[in-house]
Amino acid sequence: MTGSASRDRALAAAAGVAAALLGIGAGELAATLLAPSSSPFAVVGGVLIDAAPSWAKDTAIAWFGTGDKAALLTGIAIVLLAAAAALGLCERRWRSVGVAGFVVLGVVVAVIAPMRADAAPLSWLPALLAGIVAAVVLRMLVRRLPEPGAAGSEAGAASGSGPVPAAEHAATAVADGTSRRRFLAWTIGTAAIGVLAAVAATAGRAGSVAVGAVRSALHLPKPAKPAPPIPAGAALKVDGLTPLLTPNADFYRIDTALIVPQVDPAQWKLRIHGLVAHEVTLTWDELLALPLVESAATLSCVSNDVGGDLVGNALWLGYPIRELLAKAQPSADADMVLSTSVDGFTAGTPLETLTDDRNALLAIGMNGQPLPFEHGFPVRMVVPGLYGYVSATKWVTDLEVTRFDRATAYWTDRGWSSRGPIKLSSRIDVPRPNRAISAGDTVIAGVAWQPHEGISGVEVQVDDGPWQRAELAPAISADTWVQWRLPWSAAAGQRVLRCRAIGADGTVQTAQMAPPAPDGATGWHTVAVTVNA
Ligand SMILES: Nc1nc2c(c(=O)[nH]1)N[C@H]1C(S)=C(S)[C@@H](COP(=O)(O)O)O[C@H]1N2
Ligand SMILES: [Mo]
Repeated sequence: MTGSASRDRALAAAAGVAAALLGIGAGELAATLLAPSSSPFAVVGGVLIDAAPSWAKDTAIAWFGTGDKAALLTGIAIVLLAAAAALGLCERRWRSVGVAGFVVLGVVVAVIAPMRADAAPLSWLPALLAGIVAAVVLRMLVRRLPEPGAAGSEAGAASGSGPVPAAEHAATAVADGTSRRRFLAWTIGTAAIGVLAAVAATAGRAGSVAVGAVRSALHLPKPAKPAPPIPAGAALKVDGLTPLLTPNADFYRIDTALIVPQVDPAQWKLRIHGLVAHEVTLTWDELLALPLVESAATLSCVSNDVGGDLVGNALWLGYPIRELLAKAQPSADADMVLSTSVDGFTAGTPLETLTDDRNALLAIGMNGQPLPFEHGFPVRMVVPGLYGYVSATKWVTDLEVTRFDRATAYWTDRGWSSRGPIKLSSRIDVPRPNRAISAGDTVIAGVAWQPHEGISGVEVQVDDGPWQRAELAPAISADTWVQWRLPWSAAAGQRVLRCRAIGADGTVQTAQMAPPAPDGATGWHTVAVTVNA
């Protein structure tokens, strides 16, 4: 009796999970057909991302790096399935309570969905559908379960009063056994269909038909002003050293978008407005017809820790934002440009960095390719010298000329500094930390950067020895990182290596350790190596 009761409880929990999976599958499929941004998972994840305090974002990036989104979605799935199991149990004990639970979940997400910045028409539908499907399926499944304690009381009623004859008891048990097996088959079948639907929905999204084809068919215009040739010797030949230009596929990706926006260039438009004499709008065709500039710039995330890899260098193709602003004519009291992306992300960029002579670009190309979807296709901003969160808006559609004392942006609303110049930084790539190498002649090598300012030197310290000047490769420009190397006769034992950059103006990178929040990490990159005799 206790055995079968706890088995029935497990079955009820399983019914809850199966119902939720079918609901998720239905909701995600509907979202793929309707608008990927209306995915119930994306809506819940988006709310959590936006609500997360900055320490949580930092921890997530520190733990999971660029896998932070997968980790978040996994977390949501675990919590949801645990709740679903509980709703299954509720439904078995108190008829309709589990069903109501699913409907409430669906309604809550359906109400939130249209409030998201990237909401499409009918964005409430997938979540509502998910809730209703889960509720109906839960009711159907749980109806097939023996009610709590029912087997005993039914048997008792059938035989009037008095103990149940042994034969009848066995018959009930057999009947229960078959109905349990049948129940289990239904439950597993339901769960499997749900998982298949969810997988199909995700796959359908990844290959987002039309826009993917548009991007593949695109031929970037030739730059009116090509990047100067890369100086000979800028790329040092050292195994394991970060490549001078980061391939698109390896370029770090940081954003708040759980669903990568798929913007059709034919629909894309940029509006420049606010404190300007003339509003300017720009279509994709108009942008392609402008004289484009190609230039390399190193982009870094403010969350990059000392020695971290949230930094990359690419050749960008785009139109200088200062030319567009010159047409718009910002008023004299303006000091910030608030850029907004299709998904509602915003960044506040100092106006002077967009009007001075640096190549702050409205970029469409990255290393000779149209921007990858993850990096902002069709159009993003790239401003040499500034962390991404204050400047590098992907999928950008709006530039409002305004003032720092009037407008705030996505990350500044969450406690990050309103100004975000990239700090003087350097990193040891070779030898790899915590790896063993052999004693003898080898090389220490890495990269150093302070985009827009430039690097004049790098120094390396072995254990507590003197600082030694490394050989600095020629830079592509002051906007990019530089590679450096130092020959080293490694003596056996535990060694500690440190590096520090020297800026173009002679400033030495600070030893002072600071965490990424609120305006970027500082400190010397320190690497421990084991040198074997
Ligand atoms: N639309 C949008 N643009 C965005 C972000 C974002 O969350 N949404 N994140 C910014 C941040 S914090 C960084 S570091 C850079 C990263 O650009 P990448 O992913 O191309 O490397 O994009 C910036 N642009
Ligand atoms: Mo970032």
